[in-house]
Amino acid sequence: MAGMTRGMLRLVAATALAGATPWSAAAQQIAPIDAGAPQISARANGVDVRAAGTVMRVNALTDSILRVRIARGGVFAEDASWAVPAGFRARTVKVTPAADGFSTAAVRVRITAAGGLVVEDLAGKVISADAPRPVDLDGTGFTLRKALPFGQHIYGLGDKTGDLDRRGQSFVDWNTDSYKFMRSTDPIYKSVPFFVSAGGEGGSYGILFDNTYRAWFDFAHRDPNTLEMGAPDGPIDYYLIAGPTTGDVVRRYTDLTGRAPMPPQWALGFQQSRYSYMSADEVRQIAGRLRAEKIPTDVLWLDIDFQDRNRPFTVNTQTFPDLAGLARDMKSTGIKLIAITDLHVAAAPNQGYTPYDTGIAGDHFVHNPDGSVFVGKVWPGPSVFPDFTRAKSRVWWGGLFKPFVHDGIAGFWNDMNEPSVFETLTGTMPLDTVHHIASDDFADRNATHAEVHNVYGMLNTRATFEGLRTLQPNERAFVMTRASYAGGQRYGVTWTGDNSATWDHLKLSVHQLINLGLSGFAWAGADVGGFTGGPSADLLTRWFEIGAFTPVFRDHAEKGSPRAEPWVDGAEHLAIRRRFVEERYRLMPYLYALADRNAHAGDPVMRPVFYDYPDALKASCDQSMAFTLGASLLVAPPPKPESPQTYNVCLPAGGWFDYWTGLPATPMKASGDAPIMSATQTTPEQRINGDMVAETPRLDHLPVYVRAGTILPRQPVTQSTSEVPTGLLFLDVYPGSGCTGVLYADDGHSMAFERGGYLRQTVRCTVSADGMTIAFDKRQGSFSPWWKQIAVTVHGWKGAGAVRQGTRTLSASRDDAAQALRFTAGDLAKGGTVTITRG
Ligand code: MIG
Repeated sequence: MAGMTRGMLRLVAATALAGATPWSAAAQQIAPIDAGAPQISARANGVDVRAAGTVMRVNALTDSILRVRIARGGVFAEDASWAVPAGFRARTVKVTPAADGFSTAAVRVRITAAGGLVVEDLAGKVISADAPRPVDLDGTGFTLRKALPFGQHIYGLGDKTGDLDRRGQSFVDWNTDSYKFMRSTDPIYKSVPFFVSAGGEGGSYGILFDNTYRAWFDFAHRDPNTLEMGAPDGPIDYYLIAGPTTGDVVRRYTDLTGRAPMPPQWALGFQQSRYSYMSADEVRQIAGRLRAEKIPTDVLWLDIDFQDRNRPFTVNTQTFPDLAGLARDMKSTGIKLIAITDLHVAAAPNQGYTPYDTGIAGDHFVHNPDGSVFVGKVWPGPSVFPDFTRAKSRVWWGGLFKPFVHDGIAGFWNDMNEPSVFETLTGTMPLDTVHHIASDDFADRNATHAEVHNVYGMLNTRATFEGLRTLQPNERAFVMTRASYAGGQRYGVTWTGDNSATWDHLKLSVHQLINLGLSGFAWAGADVGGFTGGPSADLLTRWFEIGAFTPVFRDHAEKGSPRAEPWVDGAEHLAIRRRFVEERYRLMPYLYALADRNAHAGDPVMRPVFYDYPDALKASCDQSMAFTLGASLLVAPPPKPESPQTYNVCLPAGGWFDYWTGLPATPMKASGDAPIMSATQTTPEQRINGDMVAETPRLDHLPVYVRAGTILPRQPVTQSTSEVPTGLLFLDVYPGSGCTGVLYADDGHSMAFERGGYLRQTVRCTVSADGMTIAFDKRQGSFSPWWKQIAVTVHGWKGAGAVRQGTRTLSASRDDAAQALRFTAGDLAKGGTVTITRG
């Protein structure tokens, strides 16, 4: 295979389409039985189940992650994956065999008399069970069926449209440029074939259906109790991840497919974009206005018009005469530039266009079945398409960024990588175009676009990300992509593409971002204000408010649409928008600690409320717009964002405070305004699940609650993350059970954090009958932060308090109206305790 020439391509493409197996299949063959009852044979880490026509292999990779592969005719498909690195696929755990299956330390696997797979917890509660007729084979295609009992809800699948809960819907995975997509549009840009089921008797579980072809999912849509997934071709290969909590499933999914890298801190700041800022002068004007209006901002984006004739890796030197100078000037005002770099390379021979010339010389482009280079029309006109499935071609692509990195461009934007191809019926390249896979542990072989299409965008970002890491080994790489696949979080952040300036899209964006977070993509945003159409003043203001609490906060709008920068609707709207952008910058220490947590554990930044509070699945309120930012902040926009109607917010058990006032959130059913902490009642646990707070929408207000038991770090507002805050670190203590908070800091951009250049410090509070102690662990890491002192506010505090840090007495001030006690402590770098005595 490896030595074949381009002339042989047509033949290979044709056989691949016919379902031949171009890798060494013999070693992976086990004969199925002819007929009769399935036969189970034990393996060290699982079982093989031989049935008529198929062999099912169930392997335990860990105690909670099973891999299931089904071999048609006993021949297993190639053991390779773009989503799951080889190292993880090679993991095994010893299992305890049983007559009908096996168990691990966490789950029991049973094979039914009919050959179906049942996974239970060790108490015998069903996590997932095959439906009758679990496997159908149909030509090269197949369908798998599992039970989806009533009460189980489905989440994930990336940013697919529709409701937050995917139950009752069906979906297709086929990366598609979806300009002006609607709530009902499917497929759209990404294929993330991973979903989580929550609410079942055995707890939450997840399935990664690792098939890159045009796969499909049916979640009790066709049949009310059945989950179906299938594909027209490719391996029958999936991973079942047991919980029992949703968090367990999502964290394990990121064990399996990898975590998003720690982003540069500036990526957490406010970002302003437009298709396009047409000249360096315009960029300077926008930056100047943002600074003059005191709207904290970290990034301005350069869309395709900064390029020469839309050619990637060029600059229009008429309108952007000195890109390096522009980047330098922006940097001096604390603003980074991100430049778009689409994958379509202009087919421009003999014009000194390096990407084309070097790409042709290295044979880096996708071919037609006849061996010629495939040419399709996109923004630059006739274009050629890098073959990102080939490691060598990815390296070539990565190197093209060198001059831009040198000019000081801080991050890159990979758009159009579904890939989008103009003037075709399908919007993409023909299914029989030929890619050459030479990567990872795949066999060196050709593959059709039908196989590669859904991973093409992810591999584009892999090439960009790895290129940037090579060019600047000590800098974090920032890439934003539109298309991706499972595991794509390793290489780039994402956004939801060409949304519209409508209230429904604002709502949809919340669902999309939550589901992306549950699908491994913790770093995602939706164009604030909507890409197409032009938002009303109220819509843009509301979108800023909500956007300020989403992982990637970027205002972007289409060419030809009304301007959508924060000032466009006058002073009153600007004041509200500014206030929310400022709040995001105040919250930066909390957000950044969430980034650190995500990079290490995989917990999403933006989460559905049930992620940390499973009872929320049963809440009686319309929670369709509610989400949490980390476990501690519950953001509760109006469920009908356009409506002034009063609505109820269901606060999970445990007690909550109003983020804006710092006061205990008053449950509707509570009698009077009892302070949450008094001398007789030491923990704010009086609330029961289902407690509701009524909110009447006001355009200048977004309800946000803080969980009792939170220590929330914040900082003074800066105009960008590169500005060192002046003053004190703020720590707001909201007493309650499990009271804790984390401080995290590093230099914000380099890789030094991997070599000890970070600060991580856990802080805990305990309430006692006569007061409270706040205990600071010793700091981990060697990074010295900007703060020297900490301004502490204890909320829910009644009366006076005497405060001591070690043997020192600190002066404290009571604020009865705010039910707060305030004092300034030292930085407690070595750890230590602050005690507060009531009185
Ligand atoms: O065909 O680069 O979704 O954000 O501004 C349109 C121009 C191409 C689509 C992206 C959008 C971007 C636009 N791009």
